[in-house]
Parts: sequence; C-alpha cells; structure tokens
Amino acid sequence: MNLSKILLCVLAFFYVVACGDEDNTVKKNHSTTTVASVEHEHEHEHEHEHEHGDVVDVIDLSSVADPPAVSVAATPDGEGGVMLVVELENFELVPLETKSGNQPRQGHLHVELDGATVAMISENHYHLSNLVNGHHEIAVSLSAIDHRNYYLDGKPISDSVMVMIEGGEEASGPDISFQVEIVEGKVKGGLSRFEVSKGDSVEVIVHSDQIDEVHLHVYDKMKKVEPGVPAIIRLDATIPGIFEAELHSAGFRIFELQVS
Ligand SMILES: [Cu+2]
Repeated sequence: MNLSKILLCVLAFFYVVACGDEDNTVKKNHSTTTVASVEHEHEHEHEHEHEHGDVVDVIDLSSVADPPAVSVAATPDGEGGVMLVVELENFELVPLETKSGNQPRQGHLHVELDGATVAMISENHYHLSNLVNGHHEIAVSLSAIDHRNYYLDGKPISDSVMVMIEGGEEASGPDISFQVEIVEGKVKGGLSRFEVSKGDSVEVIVHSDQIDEVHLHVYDKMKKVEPGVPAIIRLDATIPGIFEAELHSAGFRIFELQVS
C-alpha cells in the first residue's frame, strides 16, 4: 500500500466513527426498546474494538452454571415518580465504589428510562422521580463491577416494564434532544457533532462515570455531572456556529453543537 491509500483508509475509518452520531439523537417522548438500544451500544463498542483492539464490550455468562437472572416490578407513586423493586437470582450487589475484581455473579444494576441509562444502583429498590407524564419503559440490567453488561446467549441480562406516569411534569420537551455517554475517559461511540436549526430548543444529556463539569462554550452553560446523575444542558439555539463542549477537569471535548 502506498501512503495515499493508507491515508484514505484512516480517513474512511474516522468517517465511520464520526457518523455513528445518529444513534445518539433521541427525540423526546420517543421510546426505543431496550434490546434495540443495547444493540446500538454494541455496534458503537465494536468500533472501539477496532480502535483499541483489546476492549471487550460485554461479559457473556452463557458458559457459567446457574447464571444470574433479574426481574423488575414498578409501582407509580402518582406524583411523577415510580418505585422499582428488583428481584435477583444468583447475583450479589456490590457497592459502586468497588474498583476491581469482576466475578460472574457480582456487580450492580443499570436503570434505563426509555432506552437511556439514568442510574446505577447497588440496592434492589430505587425511586425514579420527576418523570414526564405518559408511558415510559423502564429496564434494569445486570452490570459487572467495571460497568460492562452481563449477557446470556447474546442478549443482555435485563428485565423491563412499561409504566404510565401521572402527576408529573407535563410533556413539553425540547425540539431536539441528544445523549452523550462518557465511559472511562472516552466518549462512547466517538465524538459527535449535533446539528440543530437556529431557533430550536435543544437539550443535551451527558452521562459520565466520573464526577466532573460539562462546559458548553459561547453559550456558556456549565453543569455538574456525576455517576448516575446526568448533566442536562438546555438552551435556545440563538447563536449560529459550531460550539465545543468539554469536560472541565478531564479537559477533553465531549461533543460539538452546530447551529445553522
Ligand atoms: Cu455501571
């Protein structure tokens, strides 16, 4: 291969990674099924695999005797919230602070609301609050200590329920909403440029496994983020241009916003 061919290949690869951003676009009130969203993540992480070679994205427990199982029950509280009670089999919850030593039957739970992870918990009950009225899908999946999802026969070990929320916020969401997930110092799926039109009301939800601060330049939005508590940035796209958002302490770019 000559140099220009190599360059082309490199460019093609980054094009593929950069174009993965479509999946991060979530229109408010549009619920995707858990399986679909996990498969999307799966695709992204395969791209990572090409990049780093040694990244394994899930832990498949198909070869383990008596693999763990999960089921979830949800009871709306009538005030815009819902109580989740999780039943586990062959699975021990360990504190989120645990840093190492994955065991096939140990870990914590990831709680997903309409396809987006909203909390990580190491208890078998959890109260989700401040939901928008209407139908929501809530899923609970088993995660290893290092946050990789446990799989069985090629599917995540998870359970989901549909709930009808009343007494919460009325659904008057933004025109467009995006999700960013930071895992172990990297933007999951690669850096995305979110394109919106001038005048749109925009929401960007940033999840991170580390405590930090999200800063969107020029619009000058600053929001704290911590594991399980996403930073939600809302703005009216009045200034045209391309703007960078970074994680303040970590000091790297996490998304770009293009207003045109
Ligand atoms: Cu986790």
